[in-house]
Amino acid sequence: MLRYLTAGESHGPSLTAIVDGLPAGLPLTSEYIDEQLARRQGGYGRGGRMKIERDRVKITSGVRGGLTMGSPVTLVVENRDWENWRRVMAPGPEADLAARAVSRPRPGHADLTGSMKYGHRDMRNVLERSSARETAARVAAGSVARRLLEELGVIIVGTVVQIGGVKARATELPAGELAAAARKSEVYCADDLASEEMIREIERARTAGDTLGGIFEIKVFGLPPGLGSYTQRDRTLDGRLAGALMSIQAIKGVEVGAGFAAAARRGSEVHDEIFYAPQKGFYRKTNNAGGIEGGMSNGEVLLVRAAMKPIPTLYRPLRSVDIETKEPFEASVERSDTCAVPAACVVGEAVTAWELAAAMLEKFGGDTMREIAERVRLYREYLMGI
Ligand code: EPS
Repeated sequence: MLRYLTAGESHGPSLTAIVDGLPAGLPLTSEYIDEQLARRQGGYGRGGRMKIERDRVKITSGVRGGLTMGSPVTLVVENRDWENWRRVMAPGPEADLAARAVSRPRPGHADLTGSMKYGHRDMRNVLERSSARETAARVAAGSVARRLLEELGVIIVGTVVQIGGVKARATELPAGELAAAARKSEVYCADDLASEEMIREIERARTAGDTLGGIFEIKVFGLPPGLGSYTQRDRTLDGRLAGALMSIQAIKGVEVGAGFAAAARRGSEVHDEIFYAPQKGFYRKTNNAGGIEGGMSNGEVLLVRAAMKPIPTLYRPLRSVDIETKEPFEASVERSDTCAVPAACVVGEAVTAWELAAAMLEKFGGDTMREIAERVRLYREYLMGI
């Protein structure tokens, strides 16, 4: 069973992920993970904190000589900002708890409800963990899953398709070209024109002291049919992917394939007809299902989309109430991102990779990469024969 946990505060010494259940023999380097961490830090619209951080992973267990050993893999990403927060965040009695105490909950954050739930008077104890900084650890863990999928011929490409009201044109580009087009864009959008307009929109929001949300889309190429299952609710692949995507900070909606738009169409316009050709087996000419039918991958390109709300930390003040004085105040900030949709897209790729790698290991599981690759090969061979 593949599983992971993350730990760490936004301004603590580091973020950690422990990945358990990986097979032995998976080629893995810190450079590979760092590339994904750098993508998560990038994207037009990020704020002051990203000028401080330069995320790099330290692999402290489970990998030797560039190959996983089958033992738990520990991934540590240090927070450079920790130097500025040592005194405030220290675990011992020397911590200066008063220095950056938070009694003013920010609308749209976990602050108020988290303080009620855990009995904190200082909401720093909530925001340090609810912060999206945690996604650095999730991307580190997801990169391991991504590496495993690549070994099995599965490629994940995420692109930003909307920022604020600016939408990209739909594209049918194959994996390599789609990834290359997104890499060229500062907002990870495959449509050049929309990309430029998105950047202008972010600038307009920044000038107004406001923030922007958007939508990213993840496509997965090369998945075999039959991942996930219809036999039990917690085994459905779409259910798992939706849960994973919704768990990303600020994500408010998830679609699979035609998604919400399918609700307005007739069945005859939505369902993908089935064809057969000897060289490729069963296939569809349309993909409104987004590569999932009956809770299982169906062998077509998997397509999921997630909508992110605008970041709630904004320079334009929002009204709130101080939990100590009960007096109203206007929430303001010292630093914030204007738009983190490109970063969220990288996190979306990571959590998607994770769910798919887990589903692959459930179906083809073994203790070594060699066994797993052989099982995938045999299954693909069997499919061509039916
Ligand atoms: C975040 C607030 C900002 C963001 C942070 C997420 O951090 P700070 O409060 O230190 O200015 O920069 O994102 C990251 C640190 C990151 O690595 O993505 C929040 O409140 O969620």
